[in-house]
Amino acid sequence: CKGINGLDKLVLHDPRGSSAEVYLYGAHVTSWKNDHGEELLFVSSKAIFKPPKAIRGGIPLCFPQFSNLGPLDAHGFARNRFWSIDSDPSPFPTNSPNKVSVDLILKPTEEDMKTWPHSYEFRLRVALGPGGDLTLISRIRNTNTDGKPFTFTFAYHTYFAVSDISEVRVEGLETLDYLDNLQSRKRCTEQGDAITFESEVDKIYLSTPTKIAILDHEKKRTFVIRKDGLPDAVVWNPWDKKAKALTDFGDDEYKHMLCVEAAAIEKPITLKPGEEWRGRQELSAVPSSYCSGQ
Ligand code: TA6
Repeated sequence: CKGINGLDKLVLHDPRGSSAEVYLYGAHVTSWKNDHGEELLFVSSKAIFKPPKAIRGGIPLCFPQFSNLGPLDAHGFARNRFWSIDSDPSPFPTNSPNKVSVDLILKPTEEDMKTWPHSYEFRLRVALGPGGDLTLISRIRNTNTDGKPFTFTFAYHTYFAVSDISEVRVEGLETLDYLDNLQSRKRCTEQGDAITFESEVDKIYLSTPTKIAILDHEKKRTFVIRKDGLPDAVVWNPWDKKAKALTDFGDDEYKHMLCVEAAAIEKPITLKPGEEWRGRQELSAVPSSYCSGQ
């Protein structure tokens, strides 16, 4: 159906009440609701649903370049291209037959090849499970016919909705090394405690566990991120000053969002022609009491 500004979007509904929305523009997940109809992702009230600007919030896909770590525009171009519905998603693995899902595909146009001179097929599956969990599986295949490999970095730049950033903590990244974007990507080591927020944070945690949790004390909700093929994790909150500098982001909205992004950044992925990479992110939102002690 039609979304904001007439852009095409697909809506997934699970019979128990959870739902997800995906725009073809960017293959961008803009909504994920639990079976009580509560929105779990943050999308800015100032988000501009107009190409070429990427949508501020939800789950932008960063490909083939995370941030400005290369010659392309920040976060690459997958997030501001028009994707198609994949009519032949067949050998896609699915670990639960009960999931409702949609498959999208991105292939480069001739114009795109001028920006990044490689041929690829990027398939994305967005699946909603019976418990309301949201799984994104990306498959990227090198379809170059000139024998050339290509290299990329990647992130699911997920914006979680939180009640109050000062009341949130992240577990699973303690004691890890990270690159601090606020200190020219200096390599540092996280101290022992769970991560809490009292100022701008922009860190790339390296070689993280496959499970990370975001505990929202006020909402009594825990987001659990499970990932595969994505060794790194970015944690970002722009805080007040950076928020004001972003034209498509409300001045106070930083209080109600946190990006935790399953990513492959430190060791870029290289694919030879015919080779395929797979990166999976599974999100669930559970009452906090379920998770205590885990
Ligand atoms: O993932 C963190 C980050 O790379 C930050 O450095 C910050 O700039 C943010 O993403 C937003 O990027 P965007 O291009 O969407 O404004």
